[in-house]
Amino acid sequence: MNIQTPEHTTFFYGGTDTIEEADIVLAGFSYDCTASFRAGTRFGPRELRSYPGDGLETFSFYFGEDLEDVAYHDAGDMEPVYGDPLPMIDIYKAAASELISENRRLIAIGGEHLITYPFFLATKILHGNFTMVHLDAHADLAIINHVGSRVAHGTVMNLCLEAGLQKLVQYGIRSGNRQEWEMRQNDPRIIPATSLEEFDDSLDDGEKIYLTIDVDFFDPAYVPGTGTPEAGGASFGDYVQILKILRRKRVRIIGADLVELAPELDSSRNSTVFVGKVLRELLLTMHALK
Ligand SMILES: [Mn+2]
Repeated sequence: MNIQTPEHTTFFYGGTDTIEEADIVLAGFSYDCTASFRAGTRFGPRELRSYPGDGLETFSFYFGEDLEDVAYHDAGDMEPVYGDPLPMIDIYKAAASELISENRRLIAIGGEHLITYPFFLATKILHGNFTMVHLDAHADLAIINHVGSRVAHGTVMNLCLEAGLQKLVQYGIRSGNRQEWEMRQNDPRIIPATSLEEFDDSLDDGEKIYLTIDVDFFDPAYVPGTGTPEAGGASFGDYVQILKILRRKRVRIIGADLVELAPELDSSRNSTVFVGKVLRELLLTMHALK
């Protein structure tokens, strides 16, 4: 594995000095070569580290908790992988397998959404079956995308289902093709929650989940810095409500990713600060639910 922490990469806030001390590890995975519209998520991890830490407190007013009390380690960025997605899947799966253990969970920072697939595979080897909780504007259930590819960021949830995912809870979805629409109606493995109440009902107490957050889940009014923005999305307040539901249910978050931030598409850099806060609350919530 080649995780590298270049000189210019400042740590996200702080965290522990060594990976051995941590129960949560952050790492950047910058692959963005199957983006269907606007590329640029490869700059997400670097931007997310270097910017919001100057403007955000470590303390959360939503939960009364502080990042300084969380044993997380920022492992830096995976060395860049370009082009063909198939080698990327093998390389990222191997990297994730080295970073995670029974007691150490990964938050992968993208990069595009296809990177969830190798993390799903690595997490499944370690933990067996679990529920995928998918916050996104897009269903990502295409079997073949519009250029004939089976392996792309718009097919990632279908790939996970084909690889054995038994339960997929989707929230925020407002875009896809007819085949994806019908799959959401008819596939018993998929729960298409359309309200916070339905989302709440879709999860059992103590359920084992992997949480994947595509930042286009949020309305482009808040996060325009993403490749395929889609009007009609969630607010930060909606996200806090989701986290409160996860906390009340005491779900076990065994892994997470935060993908599709393309910082250069928002010259104001507000998207980066917004997503930095999303990450802060995610870290605190994973810590609270260990
Ligand atoms: Mn999306």
